[in-house]
Amino acid sequence: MPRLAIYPGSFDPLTHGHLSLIHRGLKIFDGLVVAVANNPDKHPLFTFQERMELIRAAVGADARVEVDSFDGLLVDYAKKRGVHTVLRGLRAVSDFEYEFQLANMNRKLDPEFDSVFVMTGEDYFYVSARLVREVARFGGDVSALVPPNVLAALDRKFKKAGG
Ligand code: COD
Repeated sequence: MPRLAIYPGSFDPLTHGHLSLIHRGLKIFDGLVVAVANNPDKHPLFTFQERMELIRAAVGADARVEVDSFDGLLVDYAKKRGVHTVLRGLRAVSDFEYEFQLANMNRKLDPEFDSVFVMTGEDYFYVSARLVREVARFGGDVSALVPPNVLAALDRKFKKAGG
């Protein structure tokens, strides 16, 4: 039986931090389902379709990685997929509290559900999608933080917005 995990997130947009986690997750699991949360209440910069496309293009042809989206509860999506393990990243102590709550709430909702945490690579511990959006919005250079296709998409998004 291949060992699969879901790697859920907002990915708004995909960063090198996310990519590093995907590569490291593939050393632990045989395959990953990168699951983009479709939560319109959060008013994301990129639509969930755009975020999925950016991930697909950045990961390239790798049969071990499937890109999907979900709405509603993560545990319900996990049950539907028959995969009860999620991969999450920890950057700093500040991530821990949120991840701790998330993991425990999810396990309360589904006792079979479990979370595996991978520490971020030292090059990316300060990278977050939120900061990337903010720096890019004001014209800062994020080329070292995101793959080239995401950089191009950010450029298009902010030029179109007149920013
Ligand atoms: N290095 C390492 N890991 C990183 C880095 C980095 N530089 N950047 C991000 N990560 C990790 C994050 O720690 C996280 O584990 C993952 O990558 C995704 O990050 P984000 O920011 O793209 O996604 P989040 O954290 O906003 O995703 C939250 C979910 C969408 C998974 C969560 O809100 C959810 O499950 N929503 C569905 C509704 C639900 O079930 N709610 C109840 C939860 S109890």
